[in-house]
Order: sequence, then structure tokens, then C-alpha cells
Amino acid sequence: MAGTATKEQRPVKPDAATLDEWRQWLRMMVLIRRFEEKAGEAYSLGRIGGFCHLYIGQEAVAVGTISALRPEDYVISAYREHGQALARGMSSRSVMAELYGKATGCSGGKGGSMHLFDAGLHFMGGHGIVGGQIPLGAGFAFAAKYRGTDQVSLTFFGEAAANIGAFHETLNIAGLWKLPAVFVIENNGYGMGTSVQRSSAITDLFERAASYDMPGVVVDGQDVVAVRKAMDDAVRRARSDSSPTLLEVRTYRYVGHSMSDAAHGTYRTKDEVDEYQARDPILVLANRMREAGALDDAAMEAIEKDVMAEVEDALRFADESPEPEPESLWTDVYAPRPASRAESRDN
Ligand SMILES: Cc1ncc(C[n+]2csc(CCOP(=O)(O)OP(=O)(O)O)c2C)c(N)n1
Ligand SMILES: [Mg+2]
Repeated sequence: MAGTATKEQRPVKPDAATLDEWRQWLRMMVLIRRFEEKAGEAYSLGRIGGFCHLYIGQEAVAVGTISALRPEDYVISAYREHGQALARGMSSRSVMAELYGKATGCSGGKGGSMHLFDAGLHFMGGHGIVGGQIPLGAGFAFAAKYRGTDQVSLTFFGEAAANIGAFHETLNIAGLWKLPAVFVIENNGYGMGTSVQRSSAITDLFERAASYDMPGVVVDGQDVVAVRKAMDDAVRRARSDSSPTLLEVRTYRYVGHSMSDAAHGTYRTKDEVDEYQARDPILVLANRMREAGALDDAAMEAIEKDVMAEVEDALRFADESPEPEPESLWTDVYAPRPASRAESRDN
């Protein structure tokens, strides 16, 4: 009922714990933004090689979803995953060093930008094959259910990946077997230079959930608070009822698909980019905090300063770290054979 704000509808003033969370989310989103800007610069200077897909503009998706998880829950993603790795708790140093291909990187310098892994944090990659991670994400959910733990599996993928066969096969089985999974479509409107309108028969992608007997939810990805709320509901369904959710987050990337295409490309207008930037997720949260009296210019400057010090430190660390030893080419190729299996086979 537009314009008839009753007492109940008036926004409740956030309590201290909420404001504290918002502060953490703001810092994390600023960290991801500055980290990515500096990674882009380092790429242009030839310090980072190979593929590199920046996350600038999409920060609220990683922060709003991952912050709802417990440490033992699983996270798996595609190649645009630097921000998700940071939001999951990987250090700026280990992510930057991986982008630099250094031995101190999270994957020993052998994975690079698209293959960030940290099994201790249950961050299961970083995958370069479009949609390849979607069945794996369901696999983690199946493992949790099979073992009787209450872990939840969160799988990220782009809206273009939602057109591949593995998406449909996975959601079918996740719906049928009631897996504790949250499937997040990061709908940034484009798969490389092709808009969702040109590649999908329906553009309300969350509606595809109906075919797989699971709730389909859509949320504004410029608003981290809204993303978190939708994710809280999805996690509750997964953990308590062992049931999956398809969560479509409408987001936007401000920069090119990867380092090889121009800032906004020929497939979209600068006006379109400007429109999203006017509702930048960092700005939206910062304004919300200012309205609640929880942020002023000095506090924002302090966050920026603190974050820049962290990113500069990560760049220095990556720069000074050693290259992987040539012998390391032979390690981490296959998992070591467990001793018990080795014995039974040899006998
Ligand atoms: C199986 C496969 N096909 C094609 C590619 C090339 N490719 C890399 S990214 C991409 C677009 C994917 O777009 P989307 O899923 O929307 O994710 P976004 O890049 O927008 O985050 C394509 C086609 C690939 N890596 N793997
Ligand atoms: Mg996309």
C-alpha cells in the first residue's frame, strides 16, 4: 500500500548487533572493490597473467550470501570468484599471491585467478568451465545429507551458466532428493557480450525453480541487506528442512567480462552502467548506515584507509613471494592414495 506507512511499516531502528554486522559487510565490500581495482592495475602492468575476471559491482552478492553461512558450510563458484574467496575469509595476501602465480598463493601459484581453493575454509574453487561447479555443489549437499551433518552447500554461477544442461540436471536431482543446497544465480545481465534477453527464453530465471519443486526467489543485488535476508531464509530451509532454493540475485558488473574487453564494451551503453553505479551496493549500504547514525565521513575514510593498507600489503607480499619450484608441477595432480587402499590393492 504505497504511501500509507502505518506504524508497523515504519523501518525499525537497527540494534547495535545489526549495525556491527553492517560495518563488517561495508568493510568487506570496500575491501573487495579496492582489491579488484588494484588487481586490474597489476594485470595491466603485466604482474598478473592468464585469465582474470573482476567482480566490481557485484560485491553485495558475495557478502550478503556468504555472511549467512557457518564455517563448516560449503562454498563453490566459477571463475569470477576473488570477492567470494575474500568474503569466505581467505586472506588478501593468499588471494593476491595466487593471482600473481606465486608459491604463497592459496593454490600454490598453480591455479591462478580462476582456481582459488581453500579446503580448510570449505571454499571448493574457482572453476573455469562454465557451469562445471553446479553438479559439484549438489555433491557437497548430498555428502552432508548422507553423513547426517547439517551443513549447507552454496553454489554460485552466472545467468548464462543457467542455460547449460548441468544446471537443469542438478536442480532436478536436488529437488528430487531434497538436498540442503542454495543455488545462487548471479544475474549480471550478460554472459560475455550476450545479454540475458538474447540468450534465455524467460528472463525471470528464478521461475525455473518451479520445474524442480523448490522455492525460486529473486532479490535486488545492489542491496546487501536484502540479499542477506533472502539468503537467511534459504539457509534456514536447507539446514532445518533439508530443502534446496534457487536464489536469483540481480546484479551488475561495471567492468568488462575479463581483462581482454573494454570497460563497458559495445554490447551495452555507458548510460546503463551509470544507472547501476548510481545505486552502487557500497553506496546503498553506506547511506543506510548514515541514516541510522552509524557512519560519518571520518568513519568511511578510516575504512578506506584500513582497506588500502591491507591491499597494498597484499600486493607487496605477492610481489616479493617466490615463484613455485619447477618440481611442484608434479604435486597436487592426483590426491595421494590412502594407505589402507594401497595395501589392499597391492596384496
Ligand atoms: C563450457 C564453457 N563454455 C564456454 C566458456 C567461455 N565462457 C567463459 S565465461 C562465459 C560467459 C558466462 O557468463 P555467466 O555465466 O553469465 O557468468 P559471468 O561471466 O557473467 O559472471 C563463457 C561463455 C567456458 N569457459 N566454458
Ligand atoms: Mg553473467
